[in-house]
Amino acid sequence: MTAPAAECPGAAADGHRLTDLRRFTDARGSLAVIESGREVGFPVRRVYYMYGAGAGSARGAHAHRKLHQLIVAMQGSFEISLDNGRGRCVHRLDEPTRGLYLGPMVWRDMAEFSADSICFVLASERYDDADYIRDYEGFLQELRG
Ligand code: T46
Repeated sequence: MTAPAAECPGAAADGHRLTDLRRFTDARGSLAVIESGREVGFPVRRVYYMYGAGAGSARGAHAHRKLHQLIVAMQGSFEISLDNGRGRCVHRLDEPTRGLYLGPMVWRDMAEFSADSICFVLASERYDDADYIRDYEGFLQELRG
């Protein structure tokens, strides 16, 4: 199921996990599965996806107060930089069978999208603008409590 984010040292790994999705491959191709209680530990209340990235596109630049998400590069690739206030690390997502779980209070910046990328996201809550923290200093202040 979920594995520690091996590329992220120490405290930087807190708040996110890389997850290998189950895959079934046969002569017809491959089928990957995301099942509640297995690959995702939260109830899925929303699905959204980003596509059609232009050269130099950047997304994110925020954290969420309560939201849990699982992010998958369904096609193509992109980078996601994470900051939990105690450390930073970067993941490149480039496989449709690898998910990145993000918990609350992790700042994320997304960049380096390939032109064909499809970023698919499962979210634990319906859209709520009040759950976003878009000011980095404010994010650090909320972390300090
Ligand atoms: C996140 C990263 C990975 C909605 O109306 N409903 C939705 O469910 C979403 C996700 C967005 N929107 C609207 C709000 C904005 O007017 O779509 C527009 C673009 O959203 P945003 O600028 O927040 O997109 P990103 O790519 O910066 O961030 C998104 C998610 O919002 C965020 O939760 O973690 O993807």
